[in-house]
Amino acid sequence: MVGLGLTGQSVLSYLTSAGEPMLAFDTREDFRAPQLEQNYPAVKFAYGTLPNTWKKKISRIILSPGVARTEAWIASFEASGVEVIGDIELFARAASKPIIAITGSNGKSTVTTLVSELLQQAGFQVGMGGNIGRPALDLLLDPLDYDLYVLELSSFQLETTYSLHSLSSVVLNISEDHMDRYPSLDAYIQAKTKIYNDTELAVLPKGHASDFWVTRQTKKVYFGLEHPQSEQDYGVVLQDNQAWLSRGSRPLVKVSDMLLNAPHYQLNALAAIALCQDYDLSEEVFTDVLSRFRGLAHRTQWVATHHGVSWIDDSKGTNVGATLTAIQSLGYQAQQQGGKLILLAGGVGKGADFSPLASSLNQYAKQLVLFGRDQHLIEQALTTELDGEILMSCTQTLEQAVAVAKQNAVSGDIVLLSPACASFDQFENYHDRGEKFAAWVKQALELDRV
Ligand code: UMA
Ligand code: ADP
Repeated sequence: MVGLGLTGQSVLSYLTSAGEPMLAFDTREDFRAPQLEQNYPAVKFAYGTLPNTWKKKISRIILSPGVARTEAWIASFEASGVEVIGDIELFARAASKPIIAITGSNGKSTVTTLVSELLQQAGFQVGMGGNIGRPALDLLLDPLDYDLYVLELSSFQLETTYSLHSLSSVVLNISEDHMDRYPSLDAYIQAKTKIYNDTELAVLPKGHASDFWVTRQTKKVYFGLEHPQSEQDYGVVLQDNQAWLSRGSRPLVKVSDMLLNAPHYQLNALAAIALCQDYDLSEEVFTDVLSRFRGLAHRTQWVATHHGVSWIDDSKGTNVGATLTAIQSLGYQAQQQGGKLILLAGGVGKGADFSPLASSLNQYAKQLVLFGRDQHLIEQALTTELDGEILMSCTQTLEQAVAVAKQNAVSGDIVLLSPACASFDQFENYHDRGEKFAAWVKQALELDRV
């Protein structure tokens, strides 16, 4: 096993329960897993450099999604005939219940949760896992008797997956992400679209050149915000001046009945409904779930409103595509209430091109406050693109960025943390970043004091 994070730990328990011998290795020099070493006394552990004595013993590598398959030492094992697979491949080989599989650059966790909630509402026992946080293999060890599995899959997981057969699957959208791990956008698209290799129903976003993503003969349906082009497809129709999510001309859910109904939530709901097609769910189930779905934490989540200024946590906006969606959605809202957006962004840029943010910032923002490791890359990409009246400020930390935003925000404005970057330079993960942001905002606004 290479990589001893959540995935590595799930592989250790799964293969141990299957009685398979294993070596456990993490490339991080300072990483230690005393609890794991205690729990698996028969497994040998190493950190930093792979022990020479291990090299001849290795017949198969189970690779964590956090470690690039293209690293020279992995590639050389592979060239010498060693099988390299990931946790999802192990899962796919063993799972005996239907699988619904979800990937895309943005919206994966939201759609994975929605699909699970729709099916649960209809009475099914759903095992939800994968990139969303619960390793897929843990579901197989779970004593619950699941009717089906709903998996969120990252491009990293799909790279090392070969045998996944799914009932339905989707690539929700593609925008640049993880460009530090892929040589080109094409290579990233290729990893993502592997999800369609063996699926009974390919759910495809309208546009995105998605026609080319499915190379094998299979059933296809499309989803998008337009009127559906065929009776099979999913979209939005107008009936008596009301917008409805629909399949073909059949209305399913009134958009105004959805608790969250910004355009990207409509898209996510349509994808979720399409993925459940084989289960024939009722309109009541769709409306029940979508009328109370409050979204997930750290995805354009409200934190506080103080003196007419709203503070929003979109810490999960970890790439340019996600941040663009958040700017457009909240910028529009600020405009409706006569205010502007103040965007807090920065962190680990993952090799992204930040210039696509410029036009929406020009439309909605009054200030951009940058923080974290790659802030100057964002500054460089946007300096010449932004209108003169947009202030650009650089700070070291997110806590300082909160203070800067507080000075300039006036009633009607929205302060949005949507970093367009990963968090690993200053935080444990996006969750940690979001939690700290909320705490710093409350502190700065003195909301904690009596
Ligand atoms: N690392 C090393 N050497 C190692 C192992 C890891 O340097 O030997 C470092 C890498 O910087 C890596 C980080 O540690 O980025 C975490 O890697 P990991 O393989 O230990 O990660 P896990 O704890 O197993 O978590 C992984 C997913 N993380 C990644 O793919 C980076 C989690 O998704 C997922 O929830 C979990 O498996 C269960 O399936 C997180 C994520 O950030 C949310 N995913 C990326 C994304 O959504 O954009 C793909
Ligand atoms: P993922 O699991 O793919 O990271 P999430 O559901 O966690 O996706 O949402 C992450 C962020 O992506 C949200 O905070 C929002 O800014 C943005 N987002 C959500 N859905 C979409 C969508 N359909 N299209 C574009 N951006 C989206």
